Amino acid sequence: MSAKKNLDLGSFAQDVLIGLSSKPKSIPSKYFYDATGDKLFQQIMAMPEYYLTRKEFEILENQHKSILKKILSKNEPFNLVELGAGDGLKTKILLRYLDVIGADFTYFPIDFSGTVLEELKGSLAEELPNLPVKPIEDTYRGSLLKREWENGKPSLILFLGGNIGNFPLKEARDVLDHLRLGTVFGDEVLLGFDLKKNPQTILDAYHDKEGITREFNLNLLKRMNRELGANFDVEEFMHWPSYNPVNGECRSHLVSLKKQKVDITALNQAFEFEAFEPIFIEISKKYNLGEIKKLARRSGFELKEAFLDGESFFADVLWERV
Ligand code: AVI
Repeated sequence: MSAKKNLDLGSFAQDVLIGLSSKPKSIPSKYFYDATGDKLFQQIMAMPEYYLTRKEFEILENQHKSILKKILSKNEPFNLVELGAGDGLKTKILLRYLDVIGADFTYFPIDFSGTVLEELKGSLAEELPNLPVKPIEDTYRGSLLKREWENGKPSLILFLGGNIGNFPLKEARDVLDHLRLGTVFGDEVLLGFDLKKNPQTILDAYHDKEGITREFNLNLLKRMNRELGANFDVEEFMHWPSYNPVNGECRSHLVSLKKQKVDITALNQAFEFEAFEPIFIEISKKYNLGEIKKLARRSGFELKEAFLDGESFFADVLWERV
């Protein structure tokens, strides 16, 4: 069966069909985030091994005034746009400060998940009732092409959490090309990048002792069972992360522990797995500051300032559209 014949399938089913028909097999990591995946990711962010969230918190807590200095110095109303807003926990550090100083701005949280946006809107209404919030349910690229926030005011776009690392370099460049299309001269972007560091520290973040990341990754198979009528036996697949310090790529695979066949009812198709055949499910790419500067320049931005945590594990970098 070809992908073409299945244009009426949902995008999850279509992407699974394409991914499991490819060699090597793969499934896009954006499908981690159903209700169960969202909860598991919250647990990941609280794990001792997963330093990324803690480090970015530290940066925003300690340096939010410097980060917001330029947009505030304009002394005019502005848009605060956030790609992949999630639970907004980190962003609330900026929002609370902007609220206290009485800044005139509108917050546009963008997320692929409507549920996540509803929850965020509810929690903001409780905590910051005077904040104008306009949620946008869309993908990064879709929202950057539509620019629903466009109103002649300057924008600060947040792209936090190291989410850009979940794209291979070529695709990250494409997302950044969309960022250029979604901004005008003088707009600012605050991007979170996980930095290259001791490979063991990186590997541990994706291979925690409690097995929460394993559960998070296996949820992808369980999601196919729930939503597409697949019959994956998750015990027959192994979570296998690896880190390559040469290109900074941490890659996660699910490895079939035996030769097996999996039926997917929604696709009306069976997929054969060789013993120890991997399914590629996620990349989390790490960068250094030189690479980030180059990436800014080729994408039509200038790196204005890099805000790092005390151990230089993570960077929130401020780019300006030139
Ligand atoms: C969302 N993203 C930045 C996380 C990361 O670190 O790549 C997703 C994740 N996957 C496993 N653990 C966390």
